[in-house]
Amino acid sequence: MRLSRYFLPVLKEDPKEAQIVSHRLMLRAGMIKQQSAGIYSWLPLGFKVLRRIEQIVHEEQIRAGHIPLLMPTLQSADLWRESGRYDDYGEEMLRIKDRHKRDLLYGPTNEEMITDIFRSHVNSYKDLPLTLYHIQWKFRDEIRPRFGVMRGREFLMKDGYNFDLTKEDALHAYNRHLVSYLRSYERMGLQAIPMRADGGPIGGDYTHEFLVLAETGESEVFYDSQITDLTFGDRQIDYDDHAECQAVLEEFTSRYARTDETHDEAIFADVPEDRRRTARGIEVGQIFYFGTKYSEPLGATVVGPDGARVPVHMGSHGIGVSRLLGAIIEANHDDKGIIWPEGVTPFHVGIVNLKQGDASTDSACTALYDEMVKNGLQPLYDDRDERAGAKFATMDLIGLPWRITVGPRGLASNKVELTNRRSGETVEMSPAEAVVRLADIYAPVLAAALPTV
Ligand code: 5CA
Repeated sequence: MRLSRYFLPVLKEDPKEAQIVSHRLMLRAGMIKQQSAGIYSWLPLGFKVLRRIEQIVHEEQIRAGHIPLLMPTLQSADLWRESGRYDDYGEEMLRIKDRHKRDLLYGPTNEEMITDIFRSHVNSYKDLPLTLYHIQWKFRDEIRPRFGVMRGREFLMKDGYNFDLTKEDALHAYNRHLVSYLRSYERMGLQAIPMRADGGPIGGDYTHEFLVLAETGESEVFYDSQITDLTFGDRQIDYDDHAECQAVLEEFTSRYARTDETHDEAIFADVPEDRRRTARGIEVGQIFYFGTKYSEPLGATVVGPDGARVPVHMGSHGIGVSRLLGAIIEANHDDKGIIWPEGVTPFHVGIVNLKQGDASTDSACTALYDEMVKNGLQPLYDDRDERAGAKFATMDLIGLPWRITVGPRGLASNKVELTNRRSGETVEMSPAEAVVRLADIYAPVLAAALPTV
């Protein structure tokens, strides 16, 4: 993409309404625009990152054997009356009447609807296990929408629902989700720690939240510092292997890590004092096992192996897709702006032309751009007629992990500069070497991609 043809409305001044750094940087980098409290337009740069995150979520869900579909945002109130949650959900639910005076609602979550789909089409235990998920906009009329996309009213969530014959199978589905979430967050450059949590309005007492440690997090968390040494890495896992998935759950949840809702001082006191930590965290996902809470009232049953109908065991599993942009920025920025992890960056590399209009510099930049595209990379080429300082400031603000600076002086000896956004380190090399270097750096990111929906 050429910057002169893109739409990147960066702001020079700090917006007053932003209280936390991720919100400020998303507005300044022209990623989002607030339309009303807690409701945002996703401008091109923000939309690109949102799509990257969605893509990783899709890939890891599909890798785990979960099946994508798409349910609508508007739901019939009748379904929620069946589960008993229509009244329970309270003011957070946006209720709407259509022209026939029928009650609708903008879905805050989809347990009822997915259970309705299931009961309409699945009849036998032989069709289990089944996990269906979608990535869809939700609406929760939060009393205090704040911090930009972190606590929105309209927000994008991946929500998945497992249907199993037995509790044991449903707990395996829970474990599968835990593993797939660990992989997803790591691919986004984040460490998200599973912590024992509370079921809230979804229900169930078997639940973990995934938290990214950050001072601006809304949750208070308590943990054993050893947990921050764990990484999933690139180990291979067989998602059908119950024991293997259970072992990952045990590895990642055996040390003390709880949110304030479930924190227990007496148990925490058993953690050696030098490892006890109290901090703040951003909740980027939550998994639940709730048994037959929805399948019983909604009649989601299957014929079991002995011929009798039994309600299925269910769980639901959410990732805060739009919130993740804020969480990633909270964990990856400096005074100059955002520093995207390579897995989610909107463009892989920025090309800065130091002498726009100079024929040989322009053609070197174009040649570099074309070579990168041929190698599967997505560059953003700053071809505007601007001072070098302004171009560098824009690149730093929008946070591409790598920058190539091209000027007549370097080109005289066939050199360009490759700069790392995080470390600031700059190395000189030929344009051809820069392409090879970047193709190498991004090879794992590009290879991780799976075909999706
Ligand atoms: N049905 C279950 C799981 S599918 C569910 O709704 N879980 S949840 O309530 O925990 O939401 C899942 C994730 O959505 C949360 O972990 C959080 O990351 C994100 N989320 C929840 N509320 C908001 C909000 N107001 N703004 C942005 N993200 C949110």
